[in-house]
Amino acid sequence: MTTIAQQAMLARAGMRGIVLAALPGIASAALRGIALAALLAGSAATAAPSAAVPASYAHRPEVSAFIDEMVADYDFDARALRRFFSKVRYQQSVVNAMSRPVLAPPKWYEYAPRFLSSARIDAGVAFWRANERTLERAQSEFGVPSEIVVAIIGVETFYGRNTGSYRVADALTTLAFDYPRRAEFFRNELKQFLLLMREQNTSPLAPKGSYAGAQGLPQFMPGSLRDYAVDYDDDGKIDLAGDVDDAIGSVANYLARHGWLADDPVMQPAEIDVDKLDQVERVLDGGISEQRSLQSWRHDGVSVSGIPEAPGADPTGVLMLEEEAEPSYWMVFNNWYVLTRYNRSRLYASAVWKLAQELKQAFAEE
Ligand SMILES: [Ca+2]
Repeated sequence: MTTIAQQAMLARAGMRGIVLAALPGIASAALRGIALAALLAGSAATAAPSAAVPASYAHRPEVSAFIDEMVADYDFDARALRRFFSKVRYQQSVVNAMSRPVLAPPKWYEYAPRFLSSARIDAGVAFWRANERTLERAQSEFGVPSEIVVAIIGVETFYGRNTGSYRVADALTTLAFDYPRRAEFFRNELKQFLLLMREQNTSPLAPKGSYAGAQGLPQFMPGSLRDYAVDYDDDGKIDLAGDVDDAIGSVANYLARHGWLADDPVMQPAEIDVDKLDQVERVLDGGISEQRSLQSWRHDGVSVSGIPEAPGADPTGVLMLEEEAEPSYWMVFNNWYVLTRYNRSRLYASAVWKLAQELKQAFAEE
């Protein structure tokens, strides 16, 4: 996996209040190296303007204002919150991970292979087999196919292997108060997190997650967790890290609530008239077109087969994926756009679908 791809993925995710991808692996080996480097370069780090960080967040004026807001708006106990912030630790490695520049967006052929490896397919089939009844239940209740749910969990965390090792409290507080570019977004996520912990009667210092504060097998941010996570094994608590059933039900619910249409296509190869190819390429912005009706596309020389007579998926877009030799062109439907609500990247949505197809075939052949 390339660092560039991870950075671009993060940039594309954009942290627009949607679920953040785990960026598998980055929270482990890659970040440990950075954390060590930051430690060794301690004096250099304190020279940076944003690095004049007091030992405790509890004494920072902006944190006091945040506490006042939580007390006024949600009736939190001010002393308890101050105690919480006195135990939260600034994480330079979190800021470093967020700040790394995106050198160039990855190409599909650079991005996809690690998600489509035989190891990820084999582990996905095993995960599917182990959770078959829950996946079938989610498919019938939410209309989201088992292979799509398994693929998302596979892309996000390798089926729970890489769920992140940061204390969520440290990651979110660091980003809320020492990462000005996204302060508003992360202050809101910190607020959602504290509300969630109170609702679940859990210590906010307990949960672990990614450097962005995403949790569990499906890497939900706290706001998404509160809005879309479900207690799918009915044990009275929502635990996306410990209850696999909860993770499965929550992914299916998230997609359903964002408009997933049962039995509708995700993406299909586009057939483009040779003399119209230049014209079609001109309407692709970063590899994806605007959405238009199938009829309008047909008029401009783009057609598609192997889809229902009248998909609920109209209007549709045209997608280009960079292959090693020639690019491939696809018609993408409503459900593909729903996948981008999980992570706003054409590469992410396409990788989830491709992995899902591989999983489906391998599962059937087993
Ligand atoms: Ca549960």
